Amino acid sequence: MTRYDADIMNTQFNLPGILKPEPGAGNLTRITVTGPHANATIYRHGAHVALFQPHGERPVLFMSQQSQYANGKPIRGGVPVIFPWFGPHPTDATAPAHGTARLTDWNLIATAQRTDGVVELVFALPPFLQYRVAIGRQLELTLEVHNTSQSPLQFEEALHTYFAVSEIRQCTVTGLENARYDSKVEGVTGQSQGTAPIQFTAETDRLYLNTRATCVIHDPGWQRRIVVEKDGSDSTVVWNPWIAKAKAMPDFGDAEWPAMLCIETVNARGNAVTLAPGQTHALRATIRVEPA
Ligand code: TA6
Repeated sequence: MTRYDADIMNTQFNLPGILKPEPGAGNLTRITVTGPHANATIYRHGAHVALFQPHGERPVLFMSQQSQYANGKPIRGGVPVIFPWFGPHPTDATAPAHGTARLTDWNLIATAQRTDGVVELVFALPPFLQYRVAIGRQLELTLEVHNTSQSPLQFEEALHTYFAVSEIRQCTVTGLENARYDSKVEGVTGQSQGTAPIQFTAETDRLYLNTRATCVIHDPGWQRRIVVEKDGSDSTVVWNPWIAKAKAMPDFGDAEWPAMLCIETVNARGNAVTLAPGQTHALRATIRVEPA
C-alpha cells in the first residue's frame, strides 16, 4: 500500500457509513460503498468496479474466483476500463491486450452522495482520463477522455462489462437485431444479426459496429432482465469464452463460463474516436436490473 493509499484512507473521501477506502484483495486499495440503493466495490487498480448489487438483487456483475489482484495485471470480471486500444495493440505484439488503463492505479479525486442518495466517485488517470461511477438503483459509468495534448488524439475505448447470469445457455440478448458484426470465432466481417435475439450455443465473440442500441440480457433462470443503455458509444461487443477459451485463461475458472456474459460498451475499429486538442469525449453505460 503506497503513502497515497494510506492518505486516502483517512481523508475527506470517506463518507461515514456510506463509503470507505480499505485494503482489498492483493492488498490493492478497494473502495467499499454501502449506499441507500445498492452496494458496490471499486478498486483503485484500473478504477475497476468489481461489485454492483442493488438491495434485494443478486450481484449484477460477474467476478472470476481465479482473478488476479496485482499491479500490472487485469482484474478478471466486473468492469475493466479499456483504453487507448481495444484487443491486441495494432502494431506492437509486446503491448498488453486492451491497453494500459486497466493495469494501473487511478487517483480517487472526489466522492459525494447526491440528495437522491446516489453515491458518486470520480477517478482520474492523467493525462487524459476521468471516470465517474454513480451508484444508485442503476449503475452509471462515464468515461471522459480529455485531449490535453497539442495534437489530435485517436483512441479506442470500452467499458468491458462482465454480467452475472444464471446459465448462459438459457439467456438471450435483444437490441442488436439487424446490426452487423465481425466475429472472431467464425472469422467473418459485416455479418447481419438478423431479426432473432442472440442465443448462446458456443464461444461467442462479436464486435457489432455502428450501433447505439440499448441491449437487454434476458435471464429466465434468475427471472430478471439486465438493461444496458449507452451514450457516446458506436460499438458493442458480445462475448462468452465457452469451454476451451475458459480453460485457456489462467485467471478464469474452467467451470465459470456458464455464469457470465460480456456486453461491452465500446468504440473500436471503424468506430475509433479522434479528438482535436482541447476536445473531450464521454462514453457512458447505464446498467439496471428489471424483473423478467
Ligand atoms: O471483448 C472480447 C475480448 O476481446 C475477447 O476476444 C477476449 O480476449 C476478451 O476480450 C478478454 O480479453 P482479456 O485481455 O481480458 O483476456
